[in-house]
Amino acid sequence: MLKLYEGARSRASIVQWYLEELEIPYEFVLLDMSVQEHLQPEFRAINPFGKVPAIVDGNFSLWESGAILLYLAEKYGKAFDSPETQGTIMQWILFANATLGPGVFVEISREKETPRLMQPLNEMFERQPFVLGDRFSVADVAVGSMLCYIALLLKLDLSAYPQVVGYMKRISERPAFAKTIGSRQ
Ligand SMILES: N[C@@H](CCC(=O)N[C@@H](CS)C(=O)NCC(=O)O)C(=O)O
Repeated sequence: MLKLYEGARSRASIVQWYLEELEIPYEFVLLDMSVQEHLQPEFRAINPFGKVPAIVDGNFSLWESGAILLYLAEKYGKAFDSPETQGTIMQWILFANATLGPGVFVEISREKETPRLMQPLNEMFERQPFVLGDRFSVADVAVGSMLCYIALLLKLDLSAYPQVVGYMKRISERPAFAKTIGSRQ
C-alpha cells in the first residue's frame, strides 16, 4: 500500500487531500518531528533533506508536494489527456508552490504581492468555479490548499477578493478536504 510520510500540521495534508479525492488506499506514517524523527537515517533514506511530505509507492519514493501531486495525477488520476493539459496543470502547481505561497507567506513581499496575485485569481473565479474551468482537478488541490493555508495561518482579510473567498468555501465543502486539511483547523 502507498505510504504517506507526514508530520503534525505539515504540508503533507495537501497530498492527503488528493489521495482522498482519488480514493487511493494509503498508509499514514506520522513522524514525530518534536524528537526529529524526520532527520533520522530511516526517513533520510526516503528524503535525504528530511522534509515531509514524502511517499513510497511500491519501490518508488518521491518527495516535494508538487511532484507528488503530479505523480498521483498521472498514475492514478489519468489527468493528462494532452501535453497542453499537462503543461497547464504543472503551471498551476508550480504557481501555487513557487509564486503564490512564497509571495504571500514571505513577509517582505506580502504587501506588494497579495493584490497582484489575488486580483487575477478573483477575476478568474468570477468566470469559472475551478482553476481549470468547470471541473475540479489536481490544480485546485495545489492552489486551493495554498489559499486556505494563507487564510488559516496568516488570518489575512481577503474580503476584497470575494470570488477567491467563494472558491475557498466551495473547495472546503468537499468531503475529502473536510477530512484532511479541514479537520486540522
Ligand atoms: N517545498 C516542500 C516543502 C517541504 C517542507 O518544508 N516541509 C516541512 C513541513 S511543512 C518540513 O518537513 N520541515 C521539517 C524541517 O525542515 O526540518 C514541499 O512542498 O514538499
